[in-house]
Amino acid sequence: MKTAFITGASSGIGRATAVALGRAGFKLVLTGRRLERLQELARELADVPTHLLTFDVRNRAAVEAAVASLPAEFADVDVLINNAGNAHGLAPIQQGDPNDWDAMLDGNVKGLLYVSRAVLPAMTRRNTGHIINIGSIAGHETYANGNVYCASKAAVAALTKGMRLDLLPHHIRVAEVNPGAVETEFSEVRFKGDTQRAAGVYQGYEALRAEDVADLLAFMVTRPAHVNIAEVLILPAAQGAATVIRKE
Ligand code: NDP
Ligand code: 8X3
Repeated sequence: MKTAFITGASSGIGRATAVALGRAGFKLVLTGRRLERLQELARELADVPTHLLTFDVRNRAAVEAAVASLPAEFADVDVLINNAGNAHGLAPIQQGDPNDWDAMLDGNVKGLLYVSRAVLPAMTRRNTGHIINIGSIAGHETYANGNVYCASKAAVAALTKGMRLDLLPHHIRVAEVNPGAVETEFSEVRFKGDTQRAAGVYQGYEALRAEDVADLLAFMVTRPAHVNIAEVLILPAAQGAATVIRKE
C-alpha cells in the first residue's frame, strides 16, 4: 500500500483529495492545524489507514518534528500533495496589510518548502516519489488587488519547475495543478470570515467543487511510473480567465 501525505487536509481540496486517494488505495498522512477536522475526516475514511499530524506549515521546527515523528508504516511517503495555503485579503498594494503578506508568503511558499524538505529524504533515499504542488491560475495570471497572493503562487510555479529539475536524478515526479475558482473555505479565509462576501464569489455560475480537483489529483498519482502529468490548469467551464467568469 502506498503512502500519500496531504497538507491542508482539514478542508476543501485537501479534504476531498484525502477521500479520493483513500478510495484509490493509499494510506494517508493527513495534516492541518485543526485536529478535530482531521479526526472527523479519519472517522469518515473508516477502513483507510490514516495518521494525523497537526502543525502550522509556517513553523519550520514544528514541520520537521511532525515529519520526524511519523511511525515506520507511514514514513516512506510515496506521494506528497503540497496543498495547504490560502489568500489573505484582496487589496491594492498600497493598502495591503503586511500581516496578510507574511501569512501568504510564509504559508504558501515557505511552508511548501519546509514540508518538501522534511519529506524529501524518504523519497531521495528510495529513488522514487511523486510531488504535486497546488498552484493557482493566480500564479500564471496576475489580477488587480491579487498582488501578493498571485506572487506566492507564481513562486509555487517556479519552485515546481526547479524541484522537477533537481529531483530528476532521483526518479521523483514533480507536478503543478492550477485550479481556477473552487468553492471551498478559501474565500471565507480571504475575506476574514465575511461569509456573504465569500459566497458572492461563487454566485451566478457553477464553480468547481473540491471533488473535481481531487478527481484530477487521483488520476495523476495513479498513472504508470513513466508518466508525469507535469502541469494542469483546471477551470470551471464558466471561467475564461482569472477574473473573467460567465454569469447567468
Ligand atoms: P480551504 O481554505 O478550504 O483549505 C485550506 C487548507 O489549508 C486547510 O486545510 C487549512 O488547514 C490549510 N492551511 C492553510 N494555512 C495553513 C497553515 N499555515 N498551516 C497548515 N495548514 C494550513 O481552501 P482550498 O481547499 O480552496 O485551498 C487549498 C489550496 O488550493 C490552497 O493552496 C489554495 O491557494 C489553492 N487554490 C484554491 C482555489 C480556490 O478557488 N479555492 C483556486 C486555486 C488554488 P487548517 O486551517 O486546519 O490549518
Ligand atoms: C484561487 C483562485 O482566482 O481567487 O487561487 O486567485 S483566485
